[in-house]
Amino acid sequence: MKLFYSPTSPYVRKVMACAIARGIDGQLDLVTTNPHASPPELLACNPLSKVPCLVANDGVALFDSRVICEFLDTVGFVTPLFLQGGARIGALRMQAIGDGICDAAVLRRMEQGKPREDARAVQIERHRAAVERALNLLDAEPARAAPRHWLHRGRLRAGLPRFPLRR
Ligand SMILES: N[C@@H](CCC(=O)N[C@@H](CS)C(=O)NCC(=O)O)C(=O)O
Repeated sequence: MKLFYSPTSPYVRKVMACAIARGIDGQLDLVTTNPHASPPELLACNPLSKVPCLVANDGVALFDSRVICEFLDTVGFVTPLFLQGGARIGALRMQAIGDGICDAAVLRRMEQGKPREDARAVQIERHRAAVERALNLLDAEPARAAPRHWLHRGRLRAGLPRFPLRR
């Protein structure tokens, strides 16, 4: 399996955390990619020009990270990580929180890279506040995830950006 990969992408790191937890990371051929440069090899697999993008052994290209993680959960013989039944909604909710933090943090970082203007400062603060609120929610919630739930607190945080989230 080929994974279009960027070490700085929190979504890629989520996929890697899933693969490592399942013991199948060795099956991934990592192709370091800058999605912002829209390289033709990536566009041929993902018209959205985003990473992660996984090309399965049958040649099918999968995106985004949620789809890839669910697919990886079907590879190999390890007990599935994703919950089924009633607990699934809670698990998906936690994933949505984690993805939302990544979305806000990535958007904020991109705004910070632009020339400084008041309008941008408002956006930067708005994204920071969203991350702060979501982290507060995680801090406030009891650790009620099942032991095998890979999106539990530690792994959820493993997928988050490395830069300081609360500043
Ligand atoms: N919802 C997507 C988000 C993926 C995403 O936005 N990846 C960023 C890297 S962190 C990207 O490829 N951006 C390139 C672009 O937006 O042009 C997922 O979960 O995979």
